[in-house]
Amino acid sequence: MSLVCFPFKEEDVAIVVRNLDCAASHPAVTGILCVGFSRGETWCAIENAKPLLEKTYNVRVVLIQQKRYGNALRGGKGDGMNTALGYFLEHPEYTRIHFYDADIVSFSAEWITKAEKQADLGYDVVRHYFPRSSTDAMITWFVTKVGFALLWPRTVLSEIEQPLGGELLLTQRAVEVLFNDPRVRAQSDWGIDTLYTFVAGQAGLSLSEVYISEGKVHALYGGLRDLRTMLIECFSAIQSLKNENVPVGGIHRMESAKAVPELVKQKVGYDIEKTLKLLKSHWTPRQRELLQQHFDSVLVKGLLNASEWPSWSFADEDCWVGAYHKFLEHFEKGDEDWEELLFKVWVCRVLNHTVRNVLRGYDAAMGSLRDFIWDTVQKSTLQQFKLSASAPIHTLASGHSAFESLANGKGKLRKKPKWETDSDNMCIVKQ
Ligand SMILES: Nc1nc2c(ncn2[C@@H]2O[C@H](COP(=O)(O)OP(=O)(O)OP(=O)(O)O)[C@@H](O)[C@H]2O)c(=O)[nH]1
Ligand SMILES: [Mg+2]
Repeated sequence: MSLVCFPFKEEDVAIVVRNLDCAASHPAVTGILCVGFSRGETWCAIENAKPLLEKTYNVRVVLIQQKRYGNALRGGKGDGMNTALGYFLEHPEYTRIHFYDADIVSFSAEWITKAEKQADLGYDVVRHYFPRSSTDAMITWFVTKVGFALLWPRTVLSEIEQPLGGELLLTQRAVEVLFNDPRVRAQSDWGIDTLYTFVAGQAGLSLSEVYISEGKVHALYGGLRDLRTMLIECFSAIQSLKNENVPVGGIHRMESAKAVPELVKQKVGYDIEKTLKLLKSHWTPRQRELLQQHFDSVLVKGLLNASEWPSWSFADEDCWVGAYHKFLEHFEKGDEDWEELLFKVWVCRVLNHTVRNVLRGYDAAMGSLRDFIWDTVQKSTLQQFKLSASAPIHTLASGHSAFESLANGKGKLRKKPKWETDSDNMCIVKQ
């Protein structure tokens, strides 16, 4: 008896209704829960579609507005997902809950089936993962995956392929763990995916990742500016967890990936021309001060140059890891200048990746991202061994405060990735 939840804001109503129909027709599904941010056009479309869906498929379709659980942060997708968890626990006739974004064009019954089959094997959490464009998922790669690799390199967290994915199945046990955790209920914004992933890993819930070969085709963003709030909220979520301990190891199974469709390979994830303008705008004297006060001279010089003329070659992986440590230590959410600095340095990192790696082809680009995470895990692990001053075999029992070890590491965690060439700046990007 599974419940399928679609959190929604305003989306293309035809796509939303098609997805509801698809979920409702699945034999494992007995309930559909739509959690809306507000009662707009999408809400009305779902309300209109509800009677026919219920009659055709003999399922219950419930439409509710999200509750306010996390009062300290912006009310967003986190409140929406947590509202669904609350509903699920009040309805014990359901034993599993699935989450899917409402805007997915490529959604199919197979997504539900694949997750159900893994839950049948006893996994507490099943996550979907997808082939992605080499310029897509830039928050996942450069904020969440790197953050997990730096802070908890020996745990399941550093292995999760798409830790920010909104497509997942939770069993009753997993929902209880998540919903009873005050940190989860407080995370009402985009940080919710980080919290679900983190808390499940910390609690030792078993995880299976299933591969959806056709990819997640959904509404796209324009310039990287559209991702600013998401970036800040996802980074801040990691920062809030930096002193947490996570048990080493954990049960994690992962379906192997298949050949990536050409369409996904060729897709450019963001508008480069629009993005270049971002580096010159919204500068304040205090941003320059903070930059000088906290960051490495290469970054200071590079970013100040970028304020006059688009440049990004300084923002290589080393530079980003060094900056990441500083942001973990000093970043203040809600402080406009800190937020803008984080955004600008991340934009430079994304541009650097685009020009240095993506232009060399899809495989080289994805290879460079994977090497980056692999190298970071390797170096952070060694650093933690050093800090706990014990042989690897003895340190497998539990983690210690990962951030403590980082603070001593001065951010020197990486060698050049295997895929890197020395031809930085060789190519010119044109839209
Ligand atoms: N209830 C609720 N749903 C939201 C809110 N914000 C976004 N959503 C929904 O959450 C889903 C994901 O949001 P998107 O804007 O598509 O996010 P995305 O950039 O595609 O995120 P990724 O899937 O991680 O790439 C969509 O169904 C949105 O309509 C919110 O504040 N409340
Ligand atoms: Mg989307």
